[in-house]
Amino acid sequence: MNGSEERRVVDRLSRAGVAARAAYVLRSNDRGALTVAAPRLYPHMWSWDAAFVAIGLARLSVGRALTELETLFAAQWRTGMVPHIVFSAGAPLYEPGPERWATQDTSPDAPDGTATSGLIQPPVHALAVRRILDAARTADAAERHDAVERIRALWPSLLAWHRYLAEHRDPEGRGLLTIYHGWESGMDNSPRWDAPYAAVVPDPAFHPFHRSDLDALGAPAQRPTEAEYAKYQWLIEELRRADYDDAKARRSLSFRVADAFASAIFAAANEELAAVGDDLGLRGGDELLRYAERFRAGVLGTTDDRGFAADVDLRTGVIIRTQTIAGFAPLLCGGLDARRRSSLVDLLASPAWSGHPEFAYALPPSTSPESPDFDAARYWRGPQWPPMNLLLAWGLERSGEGAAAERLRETALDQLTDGVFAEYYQPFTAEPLGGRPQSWTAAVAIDLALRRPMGIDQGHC
Ligand code: 9WN
Repeated sequence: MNGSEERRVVDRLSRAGVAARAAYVLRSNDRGALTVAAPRLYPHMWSWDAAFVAIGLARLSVGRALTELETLFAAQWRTGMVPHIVFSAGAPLYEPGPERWATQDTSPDAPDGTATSGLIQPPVHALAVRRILDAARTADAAERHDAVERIRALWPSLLAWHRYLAEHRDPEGRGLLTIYHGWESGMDNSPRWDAPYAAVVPDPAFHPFHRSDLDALGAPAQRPTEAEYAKYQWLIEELRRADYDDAKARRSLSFRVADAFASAIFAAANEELAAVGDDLGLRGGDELLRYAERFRAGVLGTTDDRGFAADVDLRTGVIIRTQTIAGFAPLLCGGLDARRRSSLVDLLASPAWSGHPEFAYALPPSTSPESPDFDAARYWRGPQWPPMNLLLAWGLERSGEGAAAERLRETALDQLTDGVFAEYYQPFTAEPLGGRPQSWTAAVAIDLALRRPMGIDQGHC
């Protein structure tokens, strides 16, 4: 979408108009068997983007939604790891590209035939699978049968992914997922990672690569800084030198953090997957429910008196308490007692978060405006991110906070009636920022606009 097209739609679309325009966006970002995250900024498939895209697609075509997940899982590593980027040949330049990762030349575990990154992203995929299965219930018999067969075929890969996370990313059984790079959290430059990144010191002989993100976007104030990027690039080099091997990475990497938000997603995802398995008579449910318990306990173990969660720097043992959206992790995995749950829900609606009196839309910012680290336009340091709205609304619903969930969904949809489907939004001005049209934003818009009235499909993402 170019600038003048953006200006034309600023007159706010109707609910049906949002869905139609968002469907058009997904269609134009569709490369056949995968949807690129954003055509210029992120011209490949990203792992958690693909899951959100599948959630949106499930409302349009169950078959196409499954294709998205099948493409992603076809790039799964032999260890069970699902890579955070699946590269598509012939796409515009994105750095770090396949040559920089060199995963196939470095690791015997990398898949044949498909170039991928060597990192992970938060495991939201099971939420998409459950949503697809739900959508298939109202499809015609042939489509339903096809969907069930395809989910059955995907099942071993889904189980292997969850087993990889439980075994290789939490070998000590803390109930918290270890990440090796801020990119693995999906919240790249969040203030959550400022302290651990202080220990990441690039080798002076290392030449950082070209910032294709700045070429594509031309707005450095919306992206991570040069100093941050040098560390991102250096960490990839460290990981490559560790052969993308978890045991070596645990010993050698200069960034190793327990991510509470991804862990909460994982706890919930295990329950979602177990429910799918139960429905389809597939084995593995007990194991998944054990993971759910373990990771829920891990997340709750980091919370303060308000129920707000924290991350842990595993290299120093220091608990990282920051005022970021990740603190609301317990709303995703559940398990707080009623007092702390309601205090967390109140906190989310308070002026320190969604309820800031000067916000254009009462939606959670990625970093609290009360935090000294807040930056209204810079990526994960302040802007509002549509997929986070969807995730938190889902978590609220799941936690029995239906009214708060509904308010969040309605407001999130209102924000998207600008029809731009930006990657993120400036909270005070509602200015669309970052990549556009961003596929996961369009998918969120479809999901919110086409959902049935409350009570019919609540409880599922
Ligand atoms: C690095 C694709 C991805 C999202 C992440 C977001 C951003 C990549 C980048 O874009 O990260 O993985 O190049 O900045 O932070 O959450 O999945 O949309």
